[in-house]
Amino acid sequence: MEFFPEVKKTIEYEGPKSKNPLAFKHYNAKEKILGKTMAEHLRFAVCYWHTLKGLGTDQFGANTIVRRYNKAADPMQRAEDTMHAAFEFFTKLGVQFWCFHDRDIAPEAKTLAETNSRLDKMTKLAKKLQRNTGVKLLWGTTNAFSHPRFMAGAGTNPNPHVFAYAASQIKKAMEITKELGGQGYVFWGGREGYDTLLNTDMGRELDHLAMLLHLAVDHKKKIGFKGQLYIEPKPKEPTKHQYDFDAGNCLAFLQKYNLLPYFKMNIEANHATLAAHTFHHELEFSAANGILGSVDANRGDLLLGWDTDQFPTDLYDTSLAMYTILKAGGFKTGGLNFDAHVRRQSIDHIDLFYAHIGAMDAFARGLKIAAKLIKDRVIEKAVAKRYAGWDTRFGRMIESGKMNFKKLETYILENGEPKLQSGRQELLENILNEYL
Ligand code: XLS
Ligand code: NI
Ligand code: NI
Repeated sequence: MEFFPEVKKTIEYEGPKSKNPLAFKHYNAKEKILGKTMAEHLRFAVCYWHTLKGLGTDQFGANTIVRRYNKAADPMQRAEDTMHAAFEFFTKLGVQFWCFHDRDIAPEAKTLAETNSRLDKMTKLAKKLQRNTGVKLLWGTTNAFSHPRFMAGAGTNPNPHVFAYAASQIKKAMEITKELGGQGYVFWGGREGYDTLLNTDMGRELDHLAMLLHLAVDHKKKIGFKGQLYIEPKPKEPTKHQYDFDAGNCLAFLQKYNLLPYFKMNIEANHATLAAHTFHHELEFSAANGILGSVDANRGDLLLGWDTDQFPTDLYDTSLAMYTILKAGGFKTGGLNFDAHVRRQSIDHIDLFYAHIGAMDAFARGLKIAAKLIKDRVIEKAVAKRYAGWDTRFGRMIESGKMNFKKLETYILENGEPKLQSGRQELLENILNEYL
């Protein structure tokens, strides 16, 4: 059965002059940029939870969206229809990757054993559809935040029984991710945080979270899963404070608990803005610290302070993101996963296509702009000039640790006041706009 009959064939590149809403104007998968195809650079992934399972519900109202593949009375039949619809969508859109939570693909049953056998069944189907379509798994993850048992967290739950449940779920989710050839596995700390400190032993919770991650690293080795592990920072929501607040927080946590060699960041644009950072900042911080792994590509709304998970359309954002990603050497195991959902009023199946096409074009343009900035070295040159003092003999002496306070004081006594230089912010902003 065809679930998206409004799109007949795979979306194609028609170029910037095209007026066809079902064509790419900028994303040309095979076009080479800086030695790699756009597809190889961007590694787009569709997320299962929002795109296939999102039905428009919010805190103020029920579902608004009706999906053709969501009609069967039997929950496992619905899961199978949804999986078929998913791969039809991935193929028609022309993306190479998908991402999922365990509970997205198979509904939970009464016992863990039953749930796991449902997962096995759906994994088998996913494997077959991956083989038929060539679509690959970017990453898998566990939903250890929706079920009521996780209301007080998973790894940070005050009850070790819940910790064990979370561990069992992660164990299985890692195993099926491996089975599906997943290139990564994400830990987003759904409810790993607190609602009030009055009932919270923070130190103990942090230790427990680290323990859970260590056990996951052990299991990864045990089963020979080669994918990259990621932490996805988020400062709040659903809890008042999430422990994986931002990339800086995660870095400190990973270092403290000797987990740094095993993890990289999965940076989500809207989580960055919730943490009062820019998307660009979180990427740049991760790149500077060698922990940039993958990206959840979306955007928030400046006037709504929550995780609105809108599709990315802002060229300023996508250009600066791609600039940092390219400078850092590009994606290895990671990619651009559209952790975004259509708005509550976008109730048609075709809206899913419009949303993804626009987002892919926005990143394709970002990639082209970033590549040009890199080729022309305009920003690079300005930055190099700004730090030129550090490339002199004197600067190098400090950098290489050959100086001490006494010698630095002598230098000042002999050389007096430093020469001030302009930061050239406005000029650089103008240059960037010329490239957009
Ligand atoms: C929620 C997160 C979630 C993760 C996967 O805010 O973005 O969707 O990406 O668990
Ligand atoms: Ni996310
Ligand atoms: Ni999010």
